[in-house]
Amino acid sequence: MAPVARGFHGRRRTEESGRLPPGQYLTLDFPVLSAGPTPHTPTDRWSFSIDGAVDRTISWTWEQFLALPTEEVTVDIHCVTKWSKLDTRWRGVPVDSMLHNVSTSAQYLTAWSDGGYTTNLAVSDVTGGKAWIVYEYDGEALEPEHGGPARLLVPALYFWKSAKWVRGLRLTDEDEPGFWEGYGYHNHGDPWREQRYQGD
Ligand SMILES: Nc1nc2c(c(=O)[nH]1)N[C@H]1C(S)=C(S)[C@@H](COP(=O)(O)O)O[C@H]1N2
Ligand SMILES: [Mo]
Repeated sequence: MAPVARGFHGRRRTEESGRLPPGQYLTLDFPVLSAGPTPHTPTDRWSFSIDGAVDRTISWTWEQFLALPTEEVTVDIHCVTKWSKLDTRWRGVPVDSMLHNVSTSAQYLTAWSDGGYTTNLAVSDVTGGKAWIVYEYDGEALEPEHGGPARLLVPALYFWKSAKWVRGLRLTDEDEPGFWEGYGYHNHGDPWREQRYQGD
C-alpha cells in the first residue's frame, strides 16, 4: 500500500502545483484580509445598484437579489500576499445577468463596498462568465469577515479585486484606480502574469 499512497500523493502534489500561479503558495485555511473594520449592514437596509455611465440605474433589494437565478462555482483564489486556496465553493448571481438589462458604452467599472473600499475593473473582466456577486461559501451564508452579506468574486484576478461587502457597480468611461490600485497595486492584477504592483 505504501508505494501506492506515495504515488497518489506525488501525482496530487504535481497537479496542485500546476494550479499555482508564480510566486504563490498553497494554504488550506481561509485567511481574512480587510483594510478596515467589518461592516455589519443588515439585509433590510442592503441594496445593490448598477449606476454611473448607464442608460438607467438599476437596483435590487436583498429580497429581490435573492430571487435572481444563481450559479455554484468552484474556483481557485489567489491573494497578492502570496497565498492561494484551491477549489473554493461559492454560490451567487453571475455579473452577466446583473448587467443584462443595462445599456452602456462604458468599458470600466468601480465596485464599491460598505466601509468605503473600491476596486476598478474592465467590464470585459467581469463579463463572459468570469464574475459573480456571491452570498454563500461552502454551502453556508457568507460570513461577515469574508464579505457577507455579499461580495464580488473575480477568481481570475488577484483577490483584492473581489470586493467584500459589495453594494454596487458604477460604470465609468475612464478607468479610475480603486483603493489598492491607488496605493500602487497593479491596475489589472492577473496572477498568472504576476501583475502585483504597478510596472509588473
Ligand atoms: N471591502 C473590502 N474588500 C476586500 C478587501 C478589503 O479590505 N475591503 N480586501 C481585499 C483583499 S486584499 C483580499 S486578499 C480579499 C480577502 O478576502 P478574505 O478576507 O475573504 O480572504 O478581499 C479583498 N476584498
Ligand atoms: Mo489581498
